[in-house]
Amino acid sequence: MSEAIAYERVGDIAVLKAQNPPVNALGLDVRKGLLAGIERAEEEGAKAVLIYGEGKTYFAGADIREFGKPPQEPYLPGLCNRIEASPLIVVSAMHGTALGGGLEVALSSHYRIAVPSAKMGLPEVNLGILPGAGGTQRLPRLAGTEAALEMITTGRHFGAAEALDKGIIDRIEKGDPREIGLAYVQELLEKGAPRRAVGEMPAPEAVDFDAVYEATLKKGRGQLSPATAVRAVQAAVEAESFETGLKRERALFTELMESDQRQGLIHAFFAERAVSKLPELEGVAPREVAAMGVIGGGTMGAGIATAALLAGLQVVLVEMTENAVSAARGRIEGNLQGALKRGKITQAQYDQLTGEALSVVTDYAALGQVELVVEAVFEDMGVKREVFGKLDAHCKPGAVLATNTSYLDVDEIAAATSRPQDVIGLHFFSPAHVMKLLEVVVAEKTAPEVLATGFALGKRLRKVTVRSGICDGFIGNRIMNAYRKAAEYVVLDGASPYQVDKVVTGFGFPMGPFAMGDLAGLDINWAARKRRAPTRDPRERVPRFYEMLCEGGDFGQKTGRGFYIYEEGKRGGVPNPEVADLIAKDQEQQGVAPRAFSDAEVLRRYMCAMVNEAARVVGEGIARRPLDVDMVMVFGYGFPRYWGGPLKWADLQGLDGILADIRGYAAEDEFFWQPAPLLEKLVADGRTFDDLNKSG
Ligand code: TC6
Repeated sequence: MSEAIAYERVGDIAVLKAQNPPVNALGLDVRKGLLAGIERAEEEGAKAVLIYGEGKTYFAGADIREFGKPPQEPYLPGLCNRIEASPLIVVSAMHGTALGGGLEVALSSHYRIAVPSAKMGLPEVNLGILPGAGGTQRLPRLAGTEAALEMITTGRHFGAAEALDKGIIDRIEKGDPREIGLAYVQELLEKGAPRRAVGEMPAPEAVDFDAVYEATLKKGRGQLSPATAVRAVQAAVEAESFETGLKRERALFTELMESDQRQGLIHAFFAERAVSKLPELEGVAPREVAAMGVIGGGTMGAGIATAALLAGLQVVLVEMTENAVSAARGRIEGNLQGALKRGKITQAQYDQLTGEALSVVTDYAALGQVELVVEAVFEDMGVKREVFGKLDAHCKPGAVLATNTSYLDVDEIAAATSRPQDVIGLHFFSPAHVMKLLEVVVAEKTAPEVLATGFALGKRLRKVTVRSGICDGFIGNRIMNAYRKAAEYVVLDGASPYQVDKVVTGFGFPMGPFAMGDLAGLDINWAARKRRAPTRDPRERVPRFYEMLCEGGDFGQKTGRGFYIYEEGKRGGVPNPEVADLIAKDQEQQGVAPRAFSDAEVLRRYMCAMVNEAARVVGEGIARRPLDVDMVMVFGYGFPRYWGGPLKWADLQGLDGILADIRGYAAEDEFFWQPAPLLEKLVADGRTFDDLNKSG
C-alpha cells in the first residue's frame, strides 16, 4: 500500500484514509493508494469502501505541483472511472474542502455524506483547466445542467447545504468524517442499498450552449477555460454515451493543459501564496493589533476603516472638523450597507460595527490605546509630517505608525517622529475594503516586527500583501507611470486614446489607461506631474495634451468630462471630441508628424514599457522577486490573472524578443526606452524571470 492512503478493515467495510498533508492533494502516491485500496477491498471480499481524509480536509484537488510535468499512472480520470465501476458500494465522507479532483473522486463514489461545514467546488477554471476527471459529465447528471454550468464556469465553492439541496450529496451529518461515514455505510449495507453510479444516470437536459459559451467568454475577458468548460458540459448532454462525453472532456482538458493561460494561472496560484513568505520574517512575531486608528475619512480612509471593521478590529478614525466626522461616518456606513445588502454581514453585525466598534472623532488623544494607525490624508509631505508629529505625541509606545502614501518617501515621513523604527508604509488600493492588494513599504529604520505586523494585518484583512522597498510610486504606481507614459507617447505620435484603451481592454485589462485616468481623477496625476517637473530629466519627452485637458477644468468622471464625456445616469463615457484638437495642438507645438499605429504595435509598446520598468523594480531590489511584481499588477492594476502577471507574460512571450523590440524603440527615444539591466542580463544568460523566482 502507499503511505499516502491507509487501509483498514472494519467488518465488511474497507476504510481508505488519505494522509497527505497539508490538503490531501491527489498526487501520484495518493492515486496509487486509492487504486490499490479499491483492488484490495474487492479481492478481500469486502462489501463496501469508505473514503475519507485525515487532518483538516478531504482531497482538496489534484496536486497542482504535478501540472506541466509528464503525467504518471494511475491517472485521475481512469482512477475515478475505476472507483465508479467497483462492484462494491463506495462512499465518500467529506469534511474541509472537497475541491476539483477531490470532488470528482466523491462524484465517482456511489454515495456522498458531508459534515455541515464542508465546502465543495470545481475550481479548475481558475487554474486555466477544466474538471478533467469526469466532473463536467457527472456534476450535471446530479445537479442539472444549469446549476453545473454555473458552478463549473465560476469555480465557486459551495457549502454542504447547497450541495444537498442540488442533489450533489446524499446526507449531512455532524461529527468526525470517519464516524459519520462508517455509520452511513453500515446503514446502506443493512438496508441493501444498490451500487449507484452517476455515470449510469441519464444525460442531463439541454440548454442554449452557444449562448452560454458566448456569455462566458465575454465575462472572462479573454480567459479561455470557463468557456471551454461549457463545451465539455455540452458533451454530457449531447454525446451518444457517457464514455464519449468523457473522451470529449479529456480532449478539451488536454487543450487547456497545454495553454499559456494554464501556466499563467498556476503561476498566480503559487505566487499569491509566496508573496508573504519572507526570509526576514522567519521567527519574527508580529505585534498584537486589536484596535486600529485611521487618520482621514475620505474615500481611502473610510475604505481602510471599513476593511478593518469587517476584520473584527476596533476602529478610531480622526478627522479635522465635525462636518468631516459626519461625512466620514456616512462613507463607512455606506460601505457597510453594501456588505449588508450582499449578505456579507447581518443587521446585528452592522449595528455593532457602526456602533461600539467604531468611533469617529476630531481629537488625536482618542488614539492613545490603538496598536496601529494608518494615515490616509492629503498626499503632501508637509501635511503628512505634521500628522506624524501628532501621532508621535499621542500614540502609545510600540504602536505601529503607518502611512498610506502612494508616492512619498516613507523615510522622510518617519523622520518626523522620534520612533522611526515603528514607521512603515501600508499602501492600500481604492476602494480599500474591496481591492485585494496591500503594498507594505519598508523604510530604512523599520523594525522587523513592525514589518511582520504589516503582513499580519494584511492577512487579517485578507489582502494579498507584498513587500516593497522605497522609490517614487513603490512597485505598482512606478510601473504604472512607465506604461502610462508609453501610452501617452503613442498618442502623441498618432494613435488615439480610444485605440489605446480598446487595445488594452482587448488584452484583458478591465480598463485602458485613459479611461482609468478619468476614473481616478486627471487632477491627481496632474499634481504628481507638477511635483516631478522640477527634477525631470531634460531628455524626457513630455506630452502636454493631458495637462491641457486639466487646464481646461476637465478632470475626468468627477467633472463629467475628461478623455471621455460622462452623461448623468449612463455607465461609461463617450469619446470627448475636443481631445483630438488638444492632441493635434500638442503635436504641432512639439513638431511631431503623426503616424498610424497598428493595434499590435500599440499593445507591444505598452507591454514592453511595463515589463522593462518591472525588470528595473526587481533589479533594484524594490520588489524581492518577479512574482511580487506580478501579484501587485494582478491584484492592484487589473492585469489579467490568466497571464500570471507582466513578468510571467514576458517569460511566455520570450525575453529576447521583448528586449529586441525595446532596443528598436530606443532608436526613436533613447531616453525612455533604455533597456533594464536585469532584462539584458537575463537574455544574455538565457534565463527567465521564473528562474529568478525559483532561486528565491
Ligand atoms: C484539479 O483538481 C484538477 C483535476 C483534474 C485532473 C484531471 N496541490 O491555500 P493554503 C498547498 S485542480 C498542491 O495556504 P488554506 C498550498 O500551495 C485543483 N498544493 O491553505 C500551500 O502550500 P505552502 C483543484 C496545494 O487553508 C498549502 O497547500 N483544487 C494544493 O488557506 C496550504 O494551502 C484547487 O484548486 C493543491 N491542490 O486553503 C484547490 N492546494 O504551505 C486549491 C493547496 O507550501 N487550494 N496546496 O504554501 C485551495 O483553494 C486552498 O489551498 C484550500 C486551503 C482551500 C484547499
